[in-house]
Amino acid sequence: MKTKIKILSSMMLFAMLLSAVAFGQDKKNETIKIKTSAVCDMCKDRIEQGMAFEKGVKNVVLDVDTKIATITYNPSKTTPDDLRKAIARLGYDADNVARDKAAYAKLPACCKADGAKHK
Ligand SMILES: [Cu+2]
Repeated sequence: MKTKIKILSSMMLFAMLLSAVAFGQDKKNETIKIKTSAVCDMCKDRIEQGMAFEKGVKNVVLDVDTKIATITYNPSKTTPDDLRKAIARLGYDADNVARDKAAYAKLPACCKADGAKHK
């Protein structure tokens, strides 16, 4: 009888813990994939480091092959559109948001080398 209660209460505790974790993650972080115009590892570094300073951004990983930036962010502090605009400010296209021309002009030559492929 006692063990039954023990098991039951530990199960309840576990369920509570689990829902707290799930709820916390739902509430705090979301992940978005944004297609960028990055072409090389320098682009990767620039986007990852530049975006790391953006408000609400938790983590940024850019895959150079697919040009997709996977960003984990806090939806109460930023929005997918703000994230795209922030990438554009670094000089790269982000989904349907066109890159900032002045920022793009400052990029190293290698990052502009195959500009034709950017689109
Ligand atoms: Cu580059």
